[in-house]
Amino acid sequence: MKKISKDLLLGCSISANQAEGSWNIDGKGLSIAELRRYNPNLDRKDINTERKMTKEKLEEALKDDGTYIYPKKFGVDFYNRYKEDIKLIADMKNNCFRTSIAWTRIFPNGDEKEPNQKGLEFYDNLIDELIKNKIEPIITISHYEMPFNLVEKYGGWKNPILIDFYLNFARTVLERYKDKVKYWIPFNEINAANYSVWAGAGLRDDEHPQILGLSMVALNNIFIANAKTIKMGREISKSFQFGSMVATLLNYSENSNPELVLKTERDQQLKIYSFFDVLHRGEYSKFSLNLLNKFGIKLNISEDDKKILKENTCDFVGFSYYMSGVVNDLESELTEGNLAKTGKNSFLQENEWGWQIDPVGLRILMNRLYDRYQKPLFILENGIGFDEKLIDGQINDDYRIDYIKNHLLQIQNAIDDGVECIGYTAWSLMDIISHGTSEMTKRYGFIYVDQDNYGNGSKTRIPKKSYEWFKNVCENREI
Ligand code: P53
Repeated sequence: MKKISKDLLLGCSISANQAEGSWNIDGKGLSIAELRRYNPNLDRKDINTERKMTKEKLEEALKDDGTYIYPKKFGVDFYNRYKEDIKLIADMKNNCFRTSIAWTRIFPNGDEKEPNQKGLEFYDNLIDELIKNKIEPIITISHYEMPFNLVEKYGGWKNPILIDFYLNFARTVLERYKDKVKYWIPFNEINAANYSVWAGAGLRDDEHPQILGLSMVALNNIFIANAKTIKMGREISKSFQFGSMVATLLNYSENSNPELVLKTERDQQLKIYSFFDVLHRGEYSKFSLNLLNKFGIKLNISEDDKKILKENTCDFVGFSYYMSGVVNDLESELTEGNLAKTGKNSFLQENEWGWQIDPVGLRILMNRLYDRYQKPLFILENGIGFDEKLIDGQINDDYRIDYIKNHLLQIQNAIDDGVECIGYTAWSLMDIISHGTSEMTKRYGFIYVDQDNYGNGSKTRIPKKSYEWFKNVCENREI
């Protein structure tokens, strides 16, 4: 038995585009998420190909003639069932809940001056319902769901005009919920723009021969939007706490060859620290700038913007952690092509999608991040997807209990090491549409949702065995 700190925020996480559905209801506009298809011939280990957005895929998605389906359009009906779902959160004794606000409900095309009242009403009700149930809301302002119009008309985040559109959206929600929401995440997994340019930046993968250069230009705009949001937020409320959110793609060196260890260091700087550095130290590291130089990329950052980045860093180090990987290839250059590729670790097990389960990696990472930034941490996403089927009306997901339990143990170990930690929100509350593959069968929830990859099913919520287990942890603070 290990005691879990009483002060820790403990709950679950979802996103609007993977759960809400009702994509064109009450004035909502089309977002980039709803244009990601489900491919029945999917190769589960090759998510990198599937998530690439090309001209052909986009045209097909805009036609939506029945060849493919687009599951983020229907989600798991959270839009209509949020009260029932929040009751399940409360019954699970969670004291917080992380979700996002769909930009397209508030500004359907992204470039309007005035917000859509119907969209705001939905989040008024959702946030009030959380507060009524004594659940602290943790709000992601943008989670892979920018208005498609901003891509079509302005070219996505590579265009700096998006900063103003985003700020208009951010101001609307920060002001509206200033007395209700304390924890804000301006951008989900900000480094996604590097390996999943459609989701992270609204750029097509086939748009540019060297996508890294383009995505860095886009990222620079996103960084500035992030800092300006924090600046604005501090004027709106003194109690706001802003978090970074970086997908922590932890990699180890396969062996102790110093050259490979050095390459692994470079890999981690590129994938993890370059992002946290801008968000927490307020400037690009020399490493990032040198690397960009090597790729022939010059970022034109004005002195004003440098000052904005420097003065408006995040309050807590938020991140997602799912797995670890291995750097095993000394030959190939560290370039955009192998950004998301990693090797196998014979000490670890993996799920069907090849995600390697590594709880100790989380402790290592927490120590490193706390050492480097000296700010409290928040694990905003952590969980495991399984293809699950009801047996006698139940899901006995002991493997999920093991996964979450082992990660929580390592979090408590890290806290005992001396790391400050604010909270943990597991991914996910209920089964929702997978971000990477748009399938329903990659199930992460503590609650089963009766729905298949095509949207068929009653959508009934059925708590899994892990639901009772997590409830116990939250209530008794013991694992
Ligand atoms: P899915 C890659 C690596 C780590 C986290 O992912 C990632 C990704 C992107 O695929 O994304 C986060 O559903 C993301 C969530 C997402 C979750 O991980 O592809 O913030 O929206 O659902 C799990 O299995």
